[in-house]
Amino acid sequence: MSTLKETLFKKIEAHRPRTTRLIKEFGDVKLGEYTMAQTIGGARGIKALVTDISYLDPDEGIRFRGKTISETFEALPTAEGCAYPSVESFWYFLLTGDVPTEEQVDEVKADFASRSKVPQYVFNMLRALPMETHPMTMFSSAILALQNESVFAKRYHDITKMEYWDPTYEDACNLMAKLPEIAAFIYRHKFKGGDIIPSDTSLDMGANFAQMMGIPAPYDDVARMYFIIHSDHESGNVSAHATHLVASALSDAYYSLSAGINGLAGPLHGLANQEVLSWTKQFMEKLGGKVPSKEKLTEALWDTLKSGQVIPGFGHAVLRKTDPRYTAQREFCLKTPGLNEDPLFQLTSLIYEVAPGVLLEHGKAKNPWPNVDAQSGVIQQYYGLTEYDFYTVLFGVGRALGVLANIVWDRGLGYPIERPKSVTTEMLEKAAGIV
Ligand code: CMX
Repeated sequence: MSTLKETLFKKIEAHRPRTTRLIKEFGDVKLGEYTMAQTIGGARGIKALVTDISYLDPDEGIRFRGKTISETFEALPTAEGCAYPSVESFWYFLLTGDVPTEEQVDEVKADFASRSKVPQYVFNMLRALPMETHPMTMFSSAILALQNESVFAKRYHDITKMEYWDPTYEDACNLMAKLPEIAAFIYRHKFKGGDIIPSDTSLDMGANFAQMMGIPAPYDDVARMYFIIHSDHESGNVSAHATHLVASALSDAYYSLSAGINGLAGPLHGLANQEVLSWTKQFMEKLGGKVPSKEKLTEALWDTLKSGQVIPGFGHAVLRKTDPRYTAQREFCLKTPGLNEDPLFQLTSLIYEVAPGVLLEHGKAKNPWPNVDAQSGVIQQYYGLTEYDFYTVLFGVGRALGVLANIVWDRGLGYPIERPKSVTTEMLEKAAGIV
């Protein structure tokens, strides 16, 4: 180890007990409105963000524009032969809070079609990356490469603050129109030998995405459902907050969304959907593909915890009940013949029965219930999307809807640059009265 690294390591080791003590013994000490535990502990529960696009209730789960997931699905127009509303209708609803008419949905579809052409340099850049590059790195890089197209960046010097929302809206729509094709390109390029299926903009976003992925119906409905439920989860989660934070510096939508996608790529956030699948599949492989007994599963869950890992797909920073996004996907599985008998679905259902009890006994997680990521891979896997390191890209396309709608409103309302205050450990020790 170099001298620098060794010295740093010693200092980190010496510092850790100070932080641990402050949380354990002085967590309730107030620093103004909030406690020491909140200040050190990831700003948990601090009310510092405003959004009217969605609200997350700890017990009830997410509401988009005041509507629960099932109310949203019921309220929005659904095209003939589809089980779920179009993503375009949801985009209209997220941005405005109004349920669109069919004509208004058709207008969004036509608008997206006119904005959908992805410049060739984006595909060239993706092809130039090493093939083993993670799909999320490819996705984020493609978004960042597109920054060249930003209408906001071009118009910034010629407009006033109250006009910023307009080019931000243009950037947001241009991005939303292109993201499905970029995502499908990454999938076909990385996993299907570069056999790219062209976009068909006569289809709605869900159907076009399914055909570009090369997955037949009902995957179009899976895509619609998946993009909608993953769209927004109020503003404090990592991807939404990162997008909002970067946009608050008046970085355009491309810089901001790329930052949000980088946050989504963390295993404690969106990447958990990949982790769940790799965890469950490895576990099933060990058992020769069979669904394990409750005893074996309990043992495997404890092994994961004892090795210092989290159980992916369980727990949440805000929710204190089963995530309704988990339930929406579980209901889809239950009502889909074949899928409801799939061994991976059965194992996921068994984990749902067993893991909360294990986590409660473990005694650390404040929420022992499953989140959105615990169920999503099962559906993807069933429809042939077995490459689980692609799953977070799907989450990313959906998440873009929410975070882009939010930054359009941020600019519309002229929210300022975000700049919370930090303190030193010594200041906290002084507040605790121990130095
Ligand atoms: N397995 C094991 N331990 C867990 C746990 C889990 N699923 N969930 C929480 N814990 C632990 C935390 O690591 C923490 O331990 P330490 O005190 O040693 O640091 C303790 O329980 C308290 O955590 P918490 O207050 O309940 O949860 P946080 O708000 O800190 O974290 C989350 C929330 C989601 C990061 C956490 O529950 C977790 O790591 N879950 C597994 C990963 C996952 O599924 N992430 C996806 C979330 C949804 C999404 O964003 O996509």
